[in-house]
Formats: sequence, C-alpha cells, structure tokens
Amino acid sequence: MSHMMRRILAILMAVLMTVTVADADVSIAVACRGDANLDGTVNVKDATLVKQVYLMLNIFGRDEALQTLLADTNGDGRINTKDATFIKQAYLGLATLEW
Ligand SMILES: [Ca+2]
Ligand SMILES: [Ca+2]
Repeated sequence: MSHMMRRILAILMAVLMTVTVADADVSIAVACRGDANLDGTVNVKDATLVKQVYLMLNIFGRDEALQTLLADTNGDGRINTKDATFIKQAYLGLATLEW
C-alpha cells in the first residue's frame, strides 16, 4: 500500500464514528492526533508509549494502524523520538497537533 493510500486510510480511521441505530443509542468517538494509546487525551503517557514502540520495548494494540497514524505527529510516515517529543511539547502547550 502506498504511503498516500495508507495516509488516507489512516485519516479516515482517525475519526471513528460508531452509530447503533437499533437502540437509538448513538455514540461518536473522535481520535486526536497524538493520542497514541487511544484514551481520549494527549499527554506524557502517549509520548512514553511512542518512545517505547520506537525502541521496541512495547507494541501498539489491535488498533495498530490507527495508533500509528495518531502517533506519527510530524506526518513523515515513521514513528520515532521526534513524534514523542512533539507530543510532549503539545501536552505542555508548546506545540499544536493538527492534521
Ligand atoms: Ca492518550
Ligand atoms: Ca513521525
């Protein structure tokens, strides 16, 4: 899969919408760039996870494609310490994580 296709797919996956019509119960989950652990917030836990994945001390879960997209904060197609640093900076208000 080309980098562009992977990127498009990942962006589509980044905005997750789950709608359960049968119960008239509607829930919408929106993933944020930098939220590598998918807990709904961007903080040092995400930066730590990204760094651990880069160092092969940890792995993403079953949502690996989405986590990889959200962790790749500089959009270069790789997960490394630059992404972890960017996440930390965003958490501290020193950077903005945008698509
Ligand atoms: Ca998080
Ligand atoms: Ca990156």
